[in-house]
Amino acid sequence: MSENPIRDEMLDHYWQHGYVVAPGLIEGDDLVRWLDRLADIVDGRVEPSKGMLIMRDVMVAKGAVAPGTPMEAVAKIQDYENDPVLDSYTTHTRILDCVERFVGHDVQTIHTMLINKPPNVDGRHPLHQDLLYFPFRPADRIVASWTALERVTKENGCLVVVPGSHRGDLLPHENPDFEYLNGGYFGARDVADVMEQRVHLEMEPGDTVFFHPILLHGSGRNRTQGFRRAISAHYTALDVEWAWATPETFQRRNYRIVRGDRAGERWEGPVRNTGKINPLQYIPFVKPGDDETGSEG
Ligand SMILES: O=C(O)CCC(=O)C(=O)O
Repeated sequence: MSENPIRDEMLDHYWQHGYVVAPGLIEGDDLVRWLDRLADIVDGRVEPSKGMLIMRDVMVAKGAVAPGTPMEAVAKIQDYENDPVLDSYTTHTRILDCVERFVGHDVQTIHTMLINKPPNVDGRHPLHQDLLYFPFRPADRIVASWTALERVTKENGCLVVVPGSHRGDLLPHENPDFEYLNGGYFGARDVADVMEQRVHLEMEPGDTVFFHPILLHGSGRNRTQGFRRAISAHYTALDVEWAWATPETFQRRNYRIVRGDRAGERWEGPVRNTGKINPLQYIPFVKPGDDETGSEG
């Protein structure tokens, strides 16, 4: 049997620092397929799949920049799980082999997205913790995967992480004081003192970082004339509980079991709706079309 891409020392790095990079995890052919599919959707050759949200960059939406091409207008594709080509990322054997090392043999996916940082827009993502967005607990049973679709550098706005911050609490978040901030890009409050600890994750195409949902992370501005694109998914173990839910404001996503004896089924675990840690207290919930970040889908 071939060795798991996450070797023991990499697993130790993950638990110690809250993240680990698996170099060259994904082959170039797959990256090309996902980039081509993105172009097909954005250019209108392929219909966006059910539930997919194509978010325009806020600077484009507000008329602060005029995009030369449709791709230059897009900040993010949210919820691509009904697109069979993009979703082959979520269920990719090598990704799931790694995910198993962090959360165990039985795995469900809870979130999918593809992030585009076009040239000429601000596009910064302030330091934040992904746990804010997810109802599952405990946090240690959740992991993100994020794969560079092209080379990501400090110059084009690579991910930045604050090592060890996953051992802290879920912090209050707010809209940072940026002139242009994409919808839903909340920033953790009072993080000025950890700015110096940030590590820039420069990565080659196919390199994949796995990170903990309490890890403070974000990304900088793309100062190049190229794109900076990445594909990402979140996973949990099956022994999690649903810690909060507000049915009026939060639509249940297409949570699916993708690895283990129950692969293909849906997660039906305990729901604890106490409202005590409802992150929507921090999130002024924005419906597509309500704000500057419109849906083109
Ligand atoms: O890819 C990026 O620039 C940041 C992605 C991210 O942190 C997120 O969407 O939560």
